Amino acid sequence: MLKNIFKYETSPEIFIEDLKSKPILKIFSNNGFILIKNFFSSGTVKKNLNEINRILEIDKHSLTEKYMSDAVNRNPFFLDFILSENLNFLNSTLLGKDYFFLQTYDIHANTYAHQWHRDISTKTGGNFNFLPDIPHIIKYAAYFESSNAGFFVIPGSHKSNVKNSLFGKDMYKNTKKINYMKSFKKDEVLCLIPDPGDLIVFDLRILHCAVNLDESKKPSRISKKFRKKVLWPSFGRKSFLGESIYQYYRFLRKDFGQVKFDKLSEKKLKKKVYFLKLMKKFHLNTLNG
Ligand SMILES: O=C(O)CCC(=O)C(=O)O
Ligand SMILES: [Fe+2]
Repeated sequence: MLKNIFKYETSPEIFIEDLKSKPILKIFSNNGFILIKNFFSSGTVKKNLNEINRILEIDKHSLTEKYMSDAVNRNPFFLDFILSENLNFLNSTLLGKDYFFLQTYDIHANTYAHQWHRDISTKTGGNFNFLPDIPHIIKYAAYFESSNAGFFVIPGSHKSNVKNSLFGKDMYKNTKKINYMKSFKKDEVLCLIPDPGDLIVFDLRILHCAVNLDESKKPSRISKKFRKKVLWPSFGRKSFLGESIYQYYRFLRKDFGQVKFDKLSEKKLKKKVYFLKLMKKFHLNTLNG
């Protein structure tokens, strides 16, 4: 009985109403991911879905596979999610309050990646050991439409090389035993099946793949029932690693900073402009005179 309560307390599946009372950092550090059920209200899901469909220029019923990077630069509407109170709570709990938005924020429609991979890894697919041993770079998968979509992870692989042999392999061909949330185990394949409104947060090092469950392990094209609209923003800790990744994306996004004038420089600038105008007037007068 006690064991079950303990397991429930540290389960990587949590409901939004329990967000603030669960040991988030501990759950995340142990497993490398958390699935948050009902993170978005149905109204928010609808609004986001409309905006995703509009931006990607696909009508509601389209099964077209589309991909776009850089959601906030497409429309500031997508800022609402990354600035929301609950996301700020998660980011500051996992990364500390000085976290960075990494300027990478994908919009994916009906895509899947059925090769096992880590979003950040060594050249041969191995695991980085970031020191100190705390989360440094995290990514969210926010599901606004999800039908027959599976997100497969190896719990604990963000800190372990035990399952490296899977790296680069096709999930459909190489994955036999699959666990579901109720009976998940470390180092064994776990299939998460998100509903619309659910949010997954994961360590970029975790071994994962995204699967069209309709294909029942056949790597063919999208079939009728598979649908998926997902936003993928990424955040980093203010650490050497987090800051390096931040600088990398900042450069890619051509964010070269913005010169801001403080009040004093503003005054000085006004004086200078006034002076230049006077000089011009004086110069013109002398020319005309
Ligand atoms: O489901 C997708 O669209 C791709 C997921 C993924 O793992 C990735 O983009 O790295
Ligand atoms: Fe990935």
